[in-house]
Amino acid sequence: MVQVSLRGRVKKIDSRIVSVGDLVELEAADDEMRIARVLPREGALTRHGVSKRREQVIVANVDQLAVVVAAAGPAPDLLMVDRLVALAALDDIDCLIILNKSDLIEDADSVLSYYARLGYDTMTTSVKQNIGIENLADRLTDRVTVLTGQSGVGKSSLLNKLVPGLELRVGEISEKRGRGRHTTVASALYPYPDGGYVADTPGLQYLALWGVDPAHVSDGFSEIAALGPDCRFADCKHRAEPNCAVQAAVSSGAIAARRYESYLRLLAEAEDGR
Ligand SMILES: Nc1nc2c(ncn2[C@@H]2O[C@H](COP(=O)(O)OP(=O)(O)OP(=O)(O)O)[C@@H](O)[C@H]2O)c(=O)[nH]1
Ligand SMILES: [Mg+2]
Ligand SMILES: [Zn+2]
Repeated sequence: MVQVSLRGRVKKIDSRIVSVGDLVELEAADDEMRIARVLPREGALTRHGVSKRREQVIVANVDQLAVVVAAAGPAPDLLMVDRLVALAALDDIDCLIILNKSDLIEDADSVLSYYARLGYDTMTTSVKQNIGIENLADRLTDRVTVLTGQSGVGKSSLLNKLVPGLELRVGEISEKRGRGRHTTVASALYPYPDGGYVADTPGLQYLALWGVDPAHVSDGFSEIAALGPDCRFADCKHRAEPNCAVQAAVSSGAIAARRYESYLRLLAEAEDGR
């Protein structure tokens, strides 16, 4: 581990120019190492909602997003899952959905079954009962993986299990509200012992799709994207247009109403951000 500072010229452009996960060129200065150049990024997890003007890179050079939800405490926020899964698709990053705390409910596998049927990669884990950890470990080797999800779902706990000696701070769940308390406050990347890197992130409270072209939002919903070509209008937003294959599929139950509502919500956000 080396501590480095930003060289004046780089800093002048934008001190936020370097993100967690960036590859940089260092140069030796008097008695310290400085960042001389940030190498081009290959993919990044970005947050579009902070300012309407700029996107903020959460972690650079990511190739896999692991969306973590808890079976209970806190209850799964599936809008958040849809949002993150869509973001991964829009940022062109592979995605994995993990149901943690499976020890807390009876039928844990059913929580993500809709996503599994759509072809998304899903798995079930319990840090407490040591379930599914090997499975997840296999998925992390030689990749740059970012764990995201609500506060309190067990992201830091999972990483502590997967990376010996990591000892990240793990939080309490508020008894009153059944939510996490934002124990992790900043994103950080750690070398994965078998190769690759894993990043822990704070529970994301807000992550709007501002800055995303509204026409691309459906790309984040594989079942909606698949039906797009069957709609009467090529630029159908699947909202109130006539002869819309997506609205028909929602009516027949082939597409879950809940997913469709997530889509409409994210579509509205993308339009708001224009
Ligand atoms: N029952 C149960 N509790 C778990 C499990 N995994 C984590 N926890 C508990 O859930 C609480 C929150 O875990 P954290 O790892 O801090 O959650 P986090 O997702 O990192 O939360 P933030 O850093 O706030 O975003 C802790 O009390 C953990 O002990 C699990 O599989 N089962
Ligand atoms: Mg944490
Ligand atoms: Zn349509």
